[in-house]
Amino acid sequence: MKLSNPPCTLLVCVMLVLTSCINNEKKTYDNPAEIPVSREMVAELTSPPNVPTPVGVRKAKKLIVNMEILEKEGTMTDGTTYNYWTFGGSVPGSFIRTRVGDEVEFTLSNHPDNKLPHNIDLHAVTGPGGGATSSFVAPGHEKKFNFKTLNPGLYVYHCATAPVGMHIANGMYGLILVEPAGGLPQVDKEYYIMQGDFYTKGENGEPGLQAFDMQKAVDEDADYVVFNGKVGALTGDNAITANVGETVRLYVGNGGPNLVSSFHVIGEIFDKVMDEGGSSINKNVQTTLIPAGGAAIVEFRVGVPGTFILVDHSIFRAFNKGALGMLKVEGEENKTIYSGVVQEGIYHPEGGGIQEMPDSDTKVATPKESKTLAEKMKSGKTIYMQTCFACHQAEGQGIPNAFPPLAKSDYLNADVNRAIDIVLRGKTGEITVNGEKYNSVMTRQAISNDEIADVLTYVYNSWGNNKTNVTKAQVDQVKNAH
Ligand code: HEC
Ligand SMILES: [Cu+2]
Repeated sequence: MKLSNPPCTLLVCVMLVLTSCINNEKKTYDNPAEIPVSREMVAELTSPPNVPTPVGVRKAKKLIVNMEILEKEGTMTDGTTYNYWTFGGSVPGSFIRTRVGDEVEFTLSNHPDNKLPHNIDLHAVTGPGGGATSSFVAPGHEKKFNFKTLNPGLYVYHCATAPVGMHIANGMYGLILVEPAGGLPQVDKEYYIMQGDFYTKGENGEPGLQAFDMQKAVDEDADYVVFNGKVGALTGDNAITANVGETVRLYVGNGGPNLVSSFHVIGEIFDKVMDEGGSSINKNVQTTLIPAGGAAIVEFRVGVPGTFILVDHSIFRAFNKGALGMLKVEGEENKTIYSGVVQEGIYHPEGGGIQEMPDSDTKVATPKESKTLAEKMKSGKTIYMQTCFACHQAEGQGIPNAFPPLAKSDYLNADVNRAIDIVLRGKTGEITVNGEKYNSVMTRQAISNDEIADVLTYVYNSWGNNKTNVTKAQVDQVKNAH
């Protein structure tokens, strides 16, 4: 074949020019250490659950990060406080957002009112101690060091001053994001969530200022496992939000110090997970494992409205130690994606013949009210611990912003038939219990009328309630009233 064919040569020329153009525009560096920086900018730092503005297409820069360490008392849960040690005044600490190639000038200041020296180890740093060896700083002093971000990903930072475990246990951790050149794909909503475990002298819920308990920390016997530093940081009015149809990206970290997190959002499937905060993308994930000192980026599109519960699926941590948050999604229902209850009926495994038995007058085995109050209390307690306890808690105290209390509940004591109805049929919609609003879902409890009588008798005769003795006949009546 003749290579000198004119049109052909032209084509080759055009192609060459085009390729070199493309190469020029998207210049990539095999060695990110060689990415040049232009100009200087002060980093926007945010406290959780907020994140700074995405880097977008900006070029690598000299990025000034000013981080202040503050030791301060804060709320762990209603009535319980804790002396937190923080990066930037929040637990987790301020979110830092960079892009690959940035030259970060990091200044760590230790407030003069603080009692202890601290430092910072950023997992995004390539260098001894991740910066810890250059940032050890006494109260009333500051230290400056520089590093270049070489690897895109989501990284944990934490204090690494001895005793390291104690500094982390008191809240000294946060996240730093290194976006790739050109930024991460755009999404509609982004949030910052970080799990941590806390060890207090008093048991979970014990009121007052709680001191750190070194022995429990060594034993990994956590009193609190929480998102964003405290019980309820992401529930009720603090819930994160989105609208139907939006894409949501969560930057999820785990400060530990001890426990790994089985991060899950009830009623959602993660479309994408950048597991361990790195560059590999896993798709269609139910629960992602986030190691202590690690992170993950999860993304999903919300298709239907509702309250979606964020948990550590090591589930006692969620319902008993605080690792529970909420994502509230508003917008149009989509009955194709989720119908809600479409039909509810009686299930007759043995056929239609025997279910109409009016058990109040034909039953022989358990004649009406043959049980003493003590017997009902005993059986009621067993049922309570198997059925109600997970949400309403051992002493009926509930969980702030999520599950209303049954102890001294004005709502419960005001109307026994309403309480029976709630256990029989479940409850949704806003209610006010002891001055606090709840707007959640209690599902119908699959227990017999006799068991409902016992468990409600137990509840009414415990924790300062009005001592109503609920009979099975009463439950039958409420059941038949509809
Ligand atoms: C899965 C969690 C869950 C379980 C299990 C559960 N509840 Fe509830 N309960 C709730 C929620 C949530 C509400 C509030 C519903 C709302 O906001 O409309 C509630 C409300 C109530 C109320 C009325 C409000 C109050 O505090 O007085 C009563 C009474 C009650 N539940 C009793 C029980 C009993 C008895 C059991 C066990 C047989 C039980 N619940 C099991 C979650 C639960
Ligand atoms: Cu420290």
